[in-house]
Amino acid sequence: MKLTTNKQSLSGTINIPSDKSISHRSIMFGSIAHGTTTIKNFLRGEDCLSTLAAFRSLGVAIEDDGETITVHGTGFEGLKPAEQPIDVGNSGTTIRLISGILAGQDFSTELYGDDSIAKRPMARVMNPLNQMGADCRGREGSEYPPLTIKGNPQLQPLHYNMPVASAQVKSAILFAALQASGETVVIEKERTRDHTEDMIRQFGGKIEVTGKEIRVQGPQRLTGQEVVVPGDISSAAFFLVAGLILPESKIVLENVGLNPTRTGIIDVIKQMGGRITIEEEGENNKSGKITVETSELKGIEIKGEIIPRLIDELPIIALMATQAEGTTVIRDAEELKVKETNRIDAVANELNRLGAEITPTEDGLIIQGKTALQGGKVTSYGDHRIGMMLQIAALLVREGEVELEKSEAIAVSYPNFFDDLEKLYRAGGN
Ligand code: SPQ
Repeated sequence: MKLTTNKQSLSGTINIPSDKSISHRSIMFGSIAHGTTTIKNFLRGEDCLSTLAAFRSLGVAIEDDGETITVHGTGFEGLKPAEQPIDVGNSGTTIRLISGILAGQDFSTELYGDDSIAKRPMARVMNPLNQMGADCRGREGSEYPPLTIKGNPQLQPLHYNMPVASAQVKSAILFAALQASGETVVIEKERTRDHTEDMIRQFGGKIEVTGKEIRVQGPQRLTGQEVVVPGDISSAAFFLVAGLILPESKIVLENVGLNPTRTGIIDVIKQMGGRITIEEEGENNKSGKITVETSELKGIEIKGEIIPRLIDELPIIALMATQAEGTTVIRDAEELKVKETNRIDAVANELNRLGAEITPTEDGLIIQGKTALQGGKVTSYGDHRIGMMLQIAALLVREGEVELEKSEAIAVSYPNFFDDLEKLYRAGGN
């Protein structure tokens, strides 16, 4: 599709779409709990709809009246074998987290997805789940999907030092630990998003977290709850950056989830000199209103423990860095290579096609600042976050057109992205 180019200013207020990570987990916890769970503000993006369909095919009754999702939880023991292999679409979160739930079942399940899912590494979840007693196998002896998960109702607890910083791996182990007999201990490499830990508590379970060490005593029985999903900071990120780098802009983003394990981008914006204000509201200040204004930014180094707190925002942070004064260096982000696409290569290739000066490295990117962008043909590689980042980049293109291939990927996490963008540039007088 032809992207919108050459916009001078963005203005207005956007109610950000709901959090993808929390939406997935709300269906999962609702299903494995006993009793009814109601979910408000569920994200009806393709990935979360894959999770919803997956649990329906495991025998869970889930209703959607267009506003509230109601999950009639069966408990772990009430899940039924799926009649067909389960299609997870493009969703890494679905395939990895559901594996931890299926690991404790007394039946086998086959899980498959699209071309991108078929390339995502799964040994990271298969290894710990197999150590707990499940039998998880990939395609033709490899670690890649389709996966077959042969569950084991007598799962053993595990003591596990995580080799990668991954909330998906941690969550898969925690779902298995809730079904095992005894205490599981997981030690994170770096702290990652902790929505699974939060929801174990919310659904009446017990979990102890001390720094990077997490302890869960199994088996546990969870109880259905009311879940209200906040807005997704990973979706807000595109408009946060747009408001900072386009001239004469001021954007207000409402109801953004502010879980501290997800707010690395706010720290980076502040460090780069961005004008950003946050008004926290809601229970435990876990959501709030964020305002950004056009800013003079400066390049910085981004590395270490902050990386998991902004991993999905790195493509749009890289675009922000092309407009800052000086060089920005991103390190310790090799996990970007195993997302929906290799995001290190995708960011460098596609932004360089538009005139940026970005060097990909083994674990990150080196980005020259103050580069003018020009028209060209680009692709999202079927990755929603690359697609949205390229549309924000196109707004800066003053001459020529930008043609984006595979723009449909954006519906994975932000089905109304183009409508929200249009509101902002219309209100900005474009
Ligand atoms: O679900 P999927 O495809 O893995 O989604 C992505 C994304 O950009 O939307 C990653 F590509 O987000 C992951 C995130 O990178 C969602 C997630 C979660 O909900 O637990 C955790 C992160 O992945 P990981 O591998 O670091 O645990």
